Amino acid sequence: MNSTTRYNPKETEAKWRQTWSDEQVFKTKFDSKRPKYYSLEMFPYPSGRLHVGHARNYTIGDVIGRYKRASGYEVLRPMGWDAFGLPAENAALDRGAHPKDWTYSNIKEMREQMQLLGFCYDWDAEVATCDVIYYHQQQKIFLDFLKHGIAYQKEAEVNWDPIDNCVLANEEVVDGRGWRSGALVERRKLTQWFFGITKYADELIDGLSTLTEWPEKVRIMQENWIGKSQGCRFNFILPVPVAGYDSDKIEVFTTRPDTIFGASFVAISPQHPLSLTLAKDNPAMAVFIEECKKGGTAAADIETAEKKGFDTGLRVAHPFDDTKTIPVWLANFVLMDYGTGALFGCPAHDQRDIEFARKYNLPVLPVVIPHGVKPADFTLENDAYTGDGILANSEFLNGLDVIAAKQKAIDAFVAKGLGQAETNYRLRDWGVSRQRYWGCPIPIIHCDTCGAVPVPENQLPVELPYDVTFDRPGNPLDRHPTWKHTTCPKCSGKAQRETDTMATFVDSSWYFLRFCDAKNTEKPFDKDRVNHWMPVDQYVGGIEHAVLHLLYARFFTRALRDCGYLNIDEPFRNLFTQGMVNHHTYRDQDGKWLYPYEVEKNSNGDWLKIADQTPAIAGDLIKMSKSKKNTVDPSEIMETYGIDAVRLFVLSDSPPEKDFEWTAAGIDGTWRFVNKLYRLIFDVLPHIAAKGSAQPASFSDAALNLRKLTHRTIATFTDSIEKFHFNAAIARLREYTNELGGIKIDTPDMQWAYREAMETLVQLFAPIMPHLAEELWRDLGYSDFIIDAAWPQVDAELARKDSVTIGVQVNGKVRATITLPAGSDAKTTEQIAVNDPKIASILAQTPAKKIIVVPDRIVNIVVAG
Ligand code: ANZ
Ligand code: ZN
Repeated sequence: MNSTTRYNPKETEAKWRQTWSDEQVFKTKFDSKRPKYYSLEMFPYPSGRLHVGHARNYTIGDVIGRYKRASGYEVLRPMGWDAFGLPAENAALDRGAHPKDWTYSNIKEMREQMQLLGFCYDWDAEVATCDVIYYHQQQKIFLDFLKHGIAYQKEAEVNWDPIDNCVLANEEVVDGRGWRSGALVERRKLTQWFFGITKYADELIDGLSTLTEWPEKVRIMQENWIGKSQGCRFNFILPVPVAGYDSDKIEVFTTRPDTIFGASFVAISPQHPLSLTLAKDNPAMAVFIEECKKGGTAAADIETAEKKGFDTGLRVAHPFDDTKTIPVWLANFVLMDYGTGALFGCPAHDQRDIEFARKYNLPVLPVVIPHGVKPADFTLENDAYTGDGILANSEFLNGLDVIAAKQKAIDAFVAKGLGQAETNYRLRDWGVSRQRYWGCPIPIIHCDTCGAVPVPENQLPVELPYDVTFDRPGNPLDRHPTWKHTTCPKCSGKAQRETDTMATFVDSSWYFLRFCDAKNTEKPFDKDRVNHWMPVDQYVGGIEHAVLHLLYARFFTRALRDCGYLNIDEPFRNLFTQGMVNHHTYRDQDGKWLYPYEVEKNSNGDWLKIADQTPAIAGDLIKMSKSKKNTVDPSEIMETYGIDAVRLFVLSDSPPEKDFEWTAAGIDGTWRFVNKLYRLIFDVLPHIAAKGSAQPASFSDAALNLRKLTHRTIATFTDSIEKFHFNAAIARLREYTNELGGIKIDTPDMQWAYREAMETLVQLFAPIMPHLAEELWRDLGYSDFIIDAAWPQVDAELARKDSVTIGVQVNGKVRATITLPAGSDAKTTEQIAVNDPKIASILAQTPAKKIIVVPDRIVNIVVAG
């Protein structure tokens, strides 16, 4: 071979893939004495094909996994499939494929693609949530939750998707519509199974402060989602009894008891018992209540929906002012299952209330006046004032600030026997019932005599029947001829199985625990194993899971702890949320989407449709999506450039938490670099010292400089990898490669230093380009797998920088750079800075007022003007 030899990735990559698999190189040794490292990426839904977003996500985890293994850890690096869920049923409806067959064939295809990418997964720990052995154990967990009072059933208002005929979680309602079907969501009452996540609300908030290695924004999102609010619950008294309503009060919840004197209406939910009572004799009100059932129950939907009300004609007494009464309205924005299902409206200080008041001509009386403003001068139009201030128009609260007024108002409610302080959470208990076939059956039997009876453990698993039909909408389990008919485990009478299945977020709430003991058929997992391997040391996934999956998983871990399954609280120690992979979109003249491979740029820089050379229009850079055709199939790219080039490319461009732009030019450049590396090493092999040769007693300056370069590269590269700055690590690698290219290897000490450099280079890029590294590792004379070669150690003496080049700023602008011995003290640095010719000439005109020195970093000079 000679220097024009091109690297042949196809052959080399296939060879090493086969060897790794034959020799089980990535199998986790569960009995290892090494410290453990659990590296995990959010497992995918098996939709059919891997896209480059997946490739980037898993490559990030893979680099970390390989790096940790080389650093002496026993690494657990599993992969699996979040395999239940709607798309499989839709495929059944659209294409007549059975959800199970469709899912397993997708899994097979995606597994092959992943194996192609050379990820160091231990495939023996593979888990698919639709495997009976997996959901069998999930049914056990459900029964345990039931025993411990964590799972329970209740009738609840739910989001009903009229197209998918299915209940949706709040999280699945986007802008009032079903996340999948796009249908306007309705509210319905159904008996559902719930998990009591709200009992853990405080613990879930408190735990956030221990998650120091999580992105701050994710912690904030979780805190807001849980939405703890401290307030007060109190009663308004109805002076005249209402026939059929068995109370003389309307109880409300407020977070602003200080604003009570600004109250101009009481609003109750259309589902409030008082509303339902009054509607019996009031057909117009009944129509209004029906109207309000349209739209989702999620707070965001209610906030954006138009405010609508219905005047009941009733009035309640003002709690502190006998001369006043307040009208009672039904309002569509009041939720029945939050607080008490009723509130008092203070239009001056709440945006919803002011919109409502303006619409229905109710008074707007400001009671909190911004600091420094006279109450008489303060008026409001259409925007409520929600800021801080001093109380006015409020009798015994006048002159207090908001915090003091809140406390005094609560004391007054208590003194009158009307109410007390209370904490509320936006978070509701988690409804897990889905009226769907392709999910984990809820292990319950309904008996007319005994009620809801848990399926005895020895009768588990409750298996999904295969022979189901999808010719009609709704749940096929419901209409299966035999499946649901059974006998009651208690009284042996006729009974029916629960036909609802569990929400798929349940499946993904414990898969990371199962990975520690994937094949256990006795129990969900062995306690000792999980206690050893958990928490996950590095979790990588999309920011879109900031509140749902990540909150449920944190809850599940605690719930399992309380059932005795494990001893930890938090499942994920480090969390990394990667950016999206974007690509430009293209359309033809008729506005139809075109794939990137269907267009080309002509010499004028205009885009053309290749097929007929008509103009094409390049559009926005957006997240890759099938519907806009701006996708790239990683398989095709891998075919052309090899796997290592794809792995390198997806990490090289931008910091991994940022979005990434996929370009053809980018992957091309990466491919050239792969070849350059290969040739560099291949060409020097005959000239460097033999493997294992003794270190020379002394080094020439040139050889010593090379060694310094090598050790500095180890230091900065390793630091970048630890910090997830893969793009910086790769940039360093490119520089190092360039610098190595120009060095002559003519003396024994240089031959030795150059071997050190080559071994280092290969080891450093091994986590990113493992196939090429494995190949060159053999060429360097090694016979063990490179993943097991100890990570290069930095010689601190060699890595220490001799000199640093730093900027000198004058009034914040860099005016000069100076080079000086590393570690120079502030005084020396200042001297060198002010003696720099450019700086000296500036200072000659305007003397320095102040000089700030950060040794080895920067000098900042402040001058007048
Ligand atoms: C009077 C008031 C005056 C309020 C004011 C706000 C501002 P968070 O923070 O989310 O807990 N509320 C109470 N129950 C409700 C329900 N079932 N559906 C919709 N809204 C409800 O919000 C608490 C506030 O939301 C409460 O404080 C109440 O309005 C309203 F200047 O009471 B407030
Ligand atoms: Zn029974």
